[in-house]
Amino acid sequence: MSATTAAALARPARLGLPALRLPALPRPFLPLFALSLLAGCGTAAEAPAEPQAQKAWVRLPAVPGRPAAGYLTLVGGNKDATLVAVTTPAAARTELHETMKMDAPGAPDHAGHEAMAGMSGATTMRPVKALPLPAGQTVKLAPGGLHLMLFDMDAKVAPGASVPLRLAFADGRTLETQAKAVAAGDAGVE
Ligand SMILES: [Cu+2]
Repeated sequence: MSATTAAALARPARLGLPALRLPALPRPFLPLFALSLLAGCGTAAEAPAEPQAQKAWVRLPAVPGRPAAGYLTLVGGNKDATLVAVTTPAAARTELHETMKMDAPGAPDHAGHEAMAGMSGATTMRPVKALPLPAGQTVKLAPGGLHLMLFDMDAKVAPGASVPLRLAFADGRTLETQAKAVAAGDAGVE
């Protein structure tokens, strides 16, 4: 114990000021500390340079042989992009779809297009050939809206497994992400 501390302890009424000053950083370190805080904030607030895929998951079919549905969050980069294809080695064919009301203009005939388990009969799906991902915007593929349909899924993909997805954009850029396989009745990834 230093002589200064001992003196402070001996005078409890004056403890406040010396105690506050002791842990302060030496002055040369303060600017560096402030800079590292600023750098951390900057990267979190700005859009990524490249498009990104996050929180991908695949709901396995309740009945084997039926298509699985895939969902993810797309985050636009610093330029507008257009998603044109999603492929996976875990399915024979993958399509990008949008769920829509049956009476919406342009809604296709429900015949020939399988309704998904649990989906109301008043909705149908149409293929989406190109999905715009504007710079800095977030586009969500979620139940009831945009989704992936994975046809002829590999029967070995079990709940909890990772399903690799490869996203292709109109400018030739590709992006890979891992989707978490979820059982038919289980909650997805939020
Ligand atoms: Cu669909």
